[in-house]
Amino acid sequence: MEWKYDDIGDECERFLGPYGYGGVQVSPVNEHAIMDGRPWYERYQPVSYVIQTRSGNERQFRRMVERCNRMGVRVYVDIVLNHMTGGQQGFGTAGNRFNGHEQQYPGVPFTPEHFNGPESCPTDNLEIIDWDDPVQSRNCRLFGLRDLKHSLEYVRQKQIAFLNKLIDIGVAGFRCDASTHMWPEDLKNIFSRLNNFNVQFFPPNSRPFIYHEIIYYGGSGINPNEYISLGRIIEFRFWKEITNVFRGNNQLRWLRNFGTEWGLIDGTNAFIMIDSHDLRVGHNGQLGFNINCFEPRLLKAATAFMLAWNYGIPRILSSYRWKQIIKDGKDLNEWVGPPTDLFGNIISVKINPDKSWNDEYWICEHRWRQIYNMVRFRSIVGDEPILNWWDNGDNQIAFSRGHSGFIAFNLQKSNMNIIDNNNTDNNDSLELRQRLQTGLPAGTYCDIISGDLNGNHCTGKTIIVDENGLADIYIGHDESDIFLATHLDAKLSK
Ligand code: ARE
Ligand code: CA
Repeated sequence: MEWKYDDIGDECERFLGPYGYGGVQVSPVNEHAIMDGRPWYERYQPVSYVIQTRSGNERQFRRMVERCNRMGVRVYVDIVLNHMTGGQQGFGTAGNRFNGHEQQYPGVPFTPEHFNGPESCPTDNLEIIDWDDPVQSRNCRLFGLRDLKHSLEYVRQKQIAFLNKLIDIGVAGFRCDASTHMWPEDLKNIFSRLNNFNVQFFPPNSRPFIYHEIIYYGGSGINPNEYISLGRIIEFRFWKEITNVFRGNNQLRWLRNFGTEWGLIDGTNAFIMIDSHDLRVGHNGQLGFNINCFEPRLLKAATAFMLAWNYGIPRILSSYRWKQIIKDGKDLNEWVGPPTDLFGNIISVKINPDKSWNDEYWICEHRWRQIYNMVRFRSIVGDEPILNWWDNGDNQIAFSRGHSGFIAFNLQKSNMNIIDNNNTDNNDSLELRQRLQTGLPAGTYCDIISGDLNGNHCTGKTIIVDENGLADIYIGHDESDIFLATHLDAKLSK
């Protein structure tokens, strides 16, 4: 989120590639409104399709894409097709004037006839009022943002040209912002007219990977099924259910059949996350429920479950630091944009020789050992099935991924950052101490959560697996992480 392209290029080479990340999603790349105080969400207020933001210009973007592709790290762009800015006027990040009140965007150009108005949106103020009504939801304004009329060939052509430009530069796909607010047939038309991929980086006839933001928790709202033929669906029920479990509102043992049996869409259509640029500040959910970087122990555990479970394509948020000011369940600083210098330039991510970074500015969740080691875990276990499920009938679980990886969680209640004054359990009942089937070949393995395999030593716990695949697993109630995990590549050679 909000990184500069030069920094992302560096990170692809020095970290994302070497640590096995498959791709990187970047914040919207096209020109957007410059707003007072420079909130992060100004990037969701397009002014034109010129590639220029505080993250960098087109030249820098191209260079980043090339460097990341060379490392096998694909680039996904967050695309905002639904709308232009809200009702304000000024200049965009590439210097183009705009006037949202009059729906004038000369940088494209778009003029009033390119937007939905009273002829297509039935509400008095042109705002979405009934979010479940498909016509309002698609043809009226989302938070006052000027709503483009995608049935017009002119609007389609402008957006297709922008997307094809990104494809020709070498991006691998798109996060489609606010898909719920666009008609599936319009999106189908636009996406069907995109170019095949750049053969400099991809096999012939490759097509973009697209994932749609469709916030659906069941009920009468717009159903994600309408969009399944258009790409993957960001499955919001995934984060919500997992967050609920890890918050202690539901026992871990129920996760045994987590997926379609819980009402989620099929995993092959799903795109998943625990945290996002919205969730971290309580958008699309609630502060205190959503799990963000301010509760690292919880975030690592929930993320590890996401990465260990065989469902969907996962994404991790890598964010910047801001000062939370909580009042009445809201973060008064929810708007705060990326760290900048006195002139408003985004501050670079700086990696020190000891691999630490300027964490007063950047959180770098993707550089947390528990997270990047679980990314590795996921790529090592591949499509192997969930096997050897074990639970204690409560909040301790373990399972293997075939014969390649094993993970165990101990979330007995007082484990988390929740202070539970009524807890009368003693510590014994809060620890996990079990001989469990790991599914792994005999040998000594390193826990990749409390440490790493370094040379032929474990810097954290070791797990000794016998000829039958059994191992003594221990997770104390007060350890810094509530889980342990290992896989074939974390086995000591002797
Ligand atoms: C900002 C100001 C507004 C102002 C507007 C126009 O906050 O007060 O009216 O500008 O000037 C982001 C921010 C918004 C911001 C916007 C533009 O989150 O606060 O508005 O940028 O700068 C709905 C949508 C869903 C959307 C969420 C946030 O359906 O598409 O709301 N998410 C995406 C992005 C956001 C982004 C936008 C869309 C806009 O991820 O980051 O907004 O590009 C129920 C409904 C959901 C609804 C949800 C809202 O669950 O079912 O459909 O999601 O409530 O919580
Ligand atoms: Ca719309």
